[in-house]
Amino acid sequence: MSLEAGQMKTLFRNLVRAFYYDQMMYRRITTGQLVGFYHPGEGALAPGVGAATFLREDDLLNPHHRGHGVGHMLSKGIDLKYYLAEHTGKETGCCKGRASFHWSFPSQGVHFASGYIGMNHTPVVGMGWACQRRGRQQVVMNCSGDGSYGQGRAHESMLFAANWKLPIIYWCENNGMAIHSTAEEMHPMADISSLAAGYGIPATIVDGQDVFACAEAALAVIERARSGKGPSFVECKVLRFKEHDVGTPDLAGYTPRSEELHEEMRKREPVALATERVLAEKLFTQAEIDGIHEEAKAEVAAAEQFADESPIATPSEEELLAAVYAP
Ligand SMILES: Cc1ncc(C[n+]2csc(CCOP(=O)(O)OP(=O)(O)O)c2C)c(N)n1
Repeated sequence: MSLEAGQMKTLFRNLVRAFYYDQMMYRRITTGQLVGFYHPGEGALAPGVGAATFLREDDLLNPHHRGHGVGHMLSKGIDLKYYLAEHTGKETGCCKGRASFHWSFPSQGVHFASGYIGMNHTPVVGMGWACQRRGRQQVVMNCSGDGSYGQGRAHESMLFAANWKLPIIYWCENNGMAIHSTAEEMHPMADISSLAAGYGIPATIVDGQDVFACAEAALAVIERARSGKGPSFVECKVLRFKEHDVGTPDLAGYTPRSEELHEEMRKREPVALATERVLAEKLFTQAEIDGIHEEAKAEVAAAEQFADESPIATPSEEELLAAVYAP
C-alpha cells in the first residue's frame, strides 16, 4: 500500500516529535528529573510512529515500552504533557502522578500499561472481542517486543484471535534483545513472525528503521482488521542503540554490546533516513525541515514546563492503603 505525500509528511513530523521527546526523557532520567526509569527509544521510534499515525481515535492501542511509547502515543494524538507530568510524579499526570511510567488514556484508546512483559497479549483478546461485537470496525494495535513472544499467553492470544477472527494486529518490535539476552538465545527461529504461521495468521517483516515502510505495513493490516478478515502479525526488525534501561540500579548504563557496534547501528538512524527520503522526493525543503525540528523542540519544552510547574502528587494515606492488596 503506497503512501500519499500528505501521509509521508505527517509521518515525518511525528517521527521528529518522537525523537525530541525521547531525547528529553533520556536527559531527564540521567539528571534525576524523571520518576522511575527509562527505556531509551533512540533508533527504535519508527515502528511506533508507523503503527499509530493512521489509527482512528476510537481504535485501541497498546504501546511498546521502548521509548515508553512516546512515538506510539503522540502519533495517536495523545498530548504527552500529561504523560510527562505522570512520569514526574505530578497531580496533573494521566494517573494523577501515582503510576510513574505507566500510562492510561482511555478516552483515546490507550487503556493500560504493565511492567509485566507480555501481559498485553491477554487483555487484547478481550479488547478485540469487544471491538468485533460492537461492530464499529475498530482495531486493536498490540505493540510489544520480541521478548514478549516467549510468554505462553502470546500463543493463547494468537490462537483465540485467529479462531475468532479478531481485529488484532500483533506488532512485534524486534530489536534482537531482551535486556541482555539475545533473541537468538531465546527463540529457535530468526523471525519471530514465523510463530504466526502456526495459527494461520498472515505475517509481514518490515525494516523497522524506515518509518514509511512501517506505516505502509500498518495501513495494510489495519485495513484487513477493519474489514473483518482477522488478525495479522507484523515484525519490525529494529535496532537498539543504547542500554536496555536507565534507572534500574542493577542494570543502569550496562550493555553487553560495544560502543563500536552502537556507532555502526547509528548509520541507520531513522530520522536521518526519513530526512533523506523526504528531501529526495521533494516533500519538504531543508528550511521546512528545520522548522519542523524547531516546532518539535518547542512542543517538548512546553510539555516540560507544564510538568515542572504542576503540583507534586499528594495521595492521602487512605488512598494509598486502598491500593494495597493483601490476601
Ligand atoms: C514477566 C517479566 N519478566 C521479566 C521482566 C524484566 N524485563 C523488563 S524489560 C525486559 C525485556 C523485554 O524485551 P523485549 O520485549 O524484547 O523489549 P525491548 O526492551 O528489547 O524493547 C525484561 C525481561 C518483566 N518486566 N516481566
